[in-house]
Amino acid sequence: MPGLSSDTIRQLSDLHPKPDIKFQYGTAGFRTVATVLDSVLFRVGILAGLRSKKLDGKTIGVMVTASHNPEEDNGVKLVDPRGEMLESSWEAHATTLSNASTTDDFIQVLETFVQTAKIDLSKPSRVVYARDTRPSGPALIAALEDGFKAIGVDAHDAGVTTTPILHYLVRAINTKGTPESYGEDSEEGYFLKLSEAYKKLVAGRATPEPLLLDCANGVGADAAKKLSKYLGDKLPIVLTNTAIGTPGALNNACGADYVKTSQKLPPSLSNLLKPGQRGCSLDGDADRLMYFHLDERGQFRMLDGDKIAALVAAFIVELVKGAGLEEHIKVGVVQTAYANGASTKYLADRLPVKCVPTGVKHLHHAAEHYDVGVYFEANGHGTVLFSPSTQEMLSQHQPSTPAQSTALNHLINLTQVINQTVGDALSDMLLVEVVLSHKSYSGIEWDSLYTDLPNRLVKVKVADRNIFRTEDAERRLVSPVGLQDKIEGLVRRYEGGRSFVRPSGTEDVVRVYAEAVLRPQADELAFRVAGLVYDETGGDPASRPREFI
Ligand code: 16G
Ligand code: MG
Repeated sequence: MPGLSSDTIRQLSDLHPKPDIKFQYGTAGFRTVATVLDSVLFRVGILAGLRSKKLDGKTIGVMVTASHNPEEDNGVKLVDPRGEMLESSWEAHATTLSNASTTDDFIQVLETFVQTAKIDLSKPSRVVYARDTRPSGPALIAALEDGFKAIGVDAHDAGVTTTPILHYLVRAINTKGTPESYGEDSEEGYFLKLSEAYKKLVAGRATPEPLLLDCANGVGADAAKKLSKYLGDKLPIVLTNTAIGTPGALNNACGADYVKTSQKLPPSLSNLLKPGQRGCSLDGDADRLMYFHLDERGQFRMLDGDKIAALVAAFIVELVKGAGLEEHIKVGVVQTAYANGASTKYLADRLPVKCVPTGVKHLHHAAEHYDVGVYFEANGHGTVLFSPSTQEMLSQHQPSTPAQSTALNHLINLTQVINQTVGDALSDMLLVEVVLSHKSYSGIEWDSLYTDLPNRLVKVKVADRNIFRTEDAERRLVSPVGLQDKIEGLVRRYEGGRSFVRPSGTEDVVRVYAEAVLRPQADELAFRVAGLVYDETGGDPASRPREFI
């Protein structure tokens, strides 16, 4: 095992010089244009090795992806042993290590870190890693592998796969042979686990109409193809946007983020989606899911993360009652400020709902406080967590009627079809299909659970987004001082108005969200608030949000 000051680290580090750029491990790890990421990947390789040593040789995951970003971007994030996001205190260490300007600086920062974090370098270190389909992936993986070599990691290459499969693998590897075993530690193990549970959940039910699946021309296409084989005729899927090898196609006018932000059907689907048919879109690394359908008048209707949460939470509550467990198992929902006000109302009338700041780690942690925690971001990222004691209760409970027994079995199978490590578009898709099948819902009935309030999201480019600080789960601005009062003054003028402003964690912009009872009012409110934000930063009048110059 090489020491930190060994020549190996030095020589390899010299091969991966840091460009003159400030990096930050943000909400989704490091993410930026791929051409500047080489040194970051090398250093992340070392950091992953150290994280594993710190955790006594448990396997850490590394995923190379930039999700829904354009093809020229890439990124990397670490996965902790239970398949969850990296512990937040290490995000800062990742940032510090990535910004050391020379090899000497880097080794010095590394030595200090190893000392202060009390990492025993003699411990083993294990990492499993994967990448999405971006053309920049292989070179970045090579840099990552140099990092592994530098610190002596026992590294396992999971190849090209989705982010949620990588999370699954991490948990499966670390629980192998234990009572908490998460499944076989291979891609096949993942497909088998999900498809078997799905088949049990829909046993004896009618085969649904084919589902049109937009794979965003990304890694989800491969995974969906494989999953579809395991499902056979239990779920007919029509795969589209599967052009993984076509330059520039990834996330281009397709995929979950396109659907959510433009609130439109991807043009490539316009001749494919038939009235009454269900469609859905994955994002570039298959951890987000957007459903949609065409209503009776042929109008595009989006069924986003909020609609998925409403559908799924209500179904689970029903099963818990059906199993006779409502006194013992409390179901709760976690959302962010971006959740449509109508969804929050629908859910809060039925069960506890909590609002947390944007970003999966916040939702995931909050959901862990419920016996069954359903969390979804409006953008389609989400999952359901069953607490260990709830899973135990489900396996021990003695139902007193055949109906209770059926509901109990459904709940147990749900714990298997759901990827509880992280939001997983393919797993969520199966979950949605199960509920639609059990309820005999088409998209129309699902959509009518509640009616979305019209809403608008606007980006504002500002000189320094760090002056924007929020409280109350990002629903109120505390800085710049006085701006919140002005926003509230505007909001009061709109019926059903709601608006909030927060700095993005992934882009150099400030985001403005607004909703109101009527579409033109939601738009107007969004642009008015954007104008306020813009004025506050003293920008050039020529680039003030256009609608209100
Ligand atoms: C990242 C987050 C996502 C969040 C989004 C917000 C993870 C894995 N992903 O993609 O949850 O919705 O950032 O982006 O945490 P924003 O801060 O730019 O609005
Ligand atoms: Mg993603």
